[in-house]
Amino acid sequence: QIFFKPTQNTSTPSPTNGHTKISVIGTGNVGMAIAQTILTQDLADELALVDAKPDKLRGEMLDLQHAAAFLPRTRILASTDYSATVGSDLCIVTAGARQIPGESRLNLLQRNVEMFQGIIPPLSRCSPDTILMIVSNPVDVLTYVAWKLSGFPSNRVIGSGTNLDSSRFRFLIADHLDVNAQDVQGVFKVEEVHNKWQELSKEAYIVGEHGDSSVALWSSISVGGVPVLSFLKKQQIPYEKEALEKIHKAVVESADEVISLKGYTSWAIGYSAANLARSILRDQRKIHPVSVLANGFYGIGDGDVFLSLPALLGRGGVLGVTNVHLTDEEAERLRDSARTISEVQSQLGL
Ligand code: 6V0
Repeated sequence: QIFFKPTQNTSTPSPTNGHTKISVIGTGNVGMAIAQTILTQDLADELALVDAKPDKLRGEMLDLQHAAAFLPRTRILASTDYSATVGSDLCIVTAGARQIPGESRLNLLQRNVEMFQGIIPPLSRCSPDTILMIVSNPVDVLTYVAWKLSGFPSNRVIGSGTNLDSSRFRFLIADHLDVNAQDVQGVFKVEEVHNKWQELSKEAYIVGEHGDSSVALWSSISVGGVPVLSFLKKQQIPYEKEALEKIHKAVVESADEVISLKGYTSWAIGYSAANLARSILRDQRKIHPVSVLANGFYGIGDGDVFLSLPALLGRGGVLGVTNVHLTDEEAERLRDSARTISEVQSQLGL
């Protein structure tokens, strides 16, 4: 079995009629990195920006508009009012309190839940068919919060999740093995799905929470088609469990390192979110590790919880979740990650 069915289905958003609108809520470092990547990659005909600070918002809008001569044609509008977002195909939420160096993502939660109560209801009223992509941290719990507050079916609510962690992971494994990051891939490649051959996995996955309890799927990773663990043995690269754990730990700590050096992270999450936007809006049916409603998958129980699993993304949002082979240890770690998130959620009273 290649795919599990989506857990809850499904209202497919109406076709875009060739006109694509993306809204970005929160025009801080992350929101603007996403906005500029969307513009340079020509992903939208219309880009709406919303923030609580009118001057900063107008400044950002003008600054982007002044680049019109150098960019593909996109109408850019900005407002503190959600009416600017009407008719969006995709809404990306980055508004949030900024993570302080050393602060756990889960500590940010309470501040951000209150913020979401003012953002998600008007946003979903203005674009009842939109797909919501949550980026604000802690991203898994806030994706759950957005799902609850929007009343949308779960296939239309996605968290950027571990798409970024997985890219960091690939980079660090490649560095360790001294190979190109593009050669660090998933083990399985091409499968037949719904009578079509399609590439199923070229990612090395981190799944679970975007945070401390994330799970590195070592058993699913290959280098040039050779599973990574035997590659290490073959190349006589000393491989110990601790060395692998160290790489995973470096992934978990990489955001903190960037924040301690430059104050925030922006470019990598900008590319990661635009990469997801492309798969969704262009109906690419690509697999990305993103935060989805996960109960029922891989033995995850404990109520409704969002965490990252390899999900097939297209115009309808989450089209399916891949049945990656997990070792018993990886599956147990994933369920632990779900329990960690569930415990936090249970304190929210939503
Ligand atoms: P920032 O630069 O402080 O920007 C936040 C923006 O949100 C500011 O412009 C605020 O004015 C705005 N804002 C605050 N309240 C509201 C509101 N009620 N309505 C609209 N706008 C509002 O933060 P930064 O951009 O660095 O980070 C934003 C969020 O992204 C934080 O929660 C980060 O933790 C999170 N990140 C998530 C990542 C991921 O991988 N999921 C990666 C990086 C950062």
